[in-house]
Amino acid sequence: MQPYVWTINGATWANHIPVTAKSGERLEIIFHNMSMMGHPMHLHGHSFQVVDTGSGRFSGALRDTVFVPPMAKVTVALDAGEAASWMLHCHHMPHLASGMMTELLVS
Ligand SMILES: [Cu+2]
Repeated sequence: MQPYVWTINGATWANHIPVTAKSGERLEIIFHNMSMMGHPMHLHGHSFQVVDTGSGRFSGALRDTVFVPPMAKVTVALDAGEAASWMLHCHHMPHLASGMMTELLVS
């Protein structure tokens, strides 16, 4: 039997490896959904811009949550903010509860 577990970069929250950045640094995060369920991905403490949904670059909306459809890839750009640990997780609560969370660790 497979346990009910959702991961980011192959790890649950208990075993996560943070995404790191320096305050003020511009970075892009690629959400590559390799499952058959959509995931509303949410980052605390920041706004990001959706810049690619698989059909080429564009200047998308500023937001703090983006829905990543099944088997899709969505890229967001952001400027790392205050030095702190910022939660980055799926907002589908059963996924979050099973471990689908990591952190953006800003130094
Ligand atoms: Cu999810």
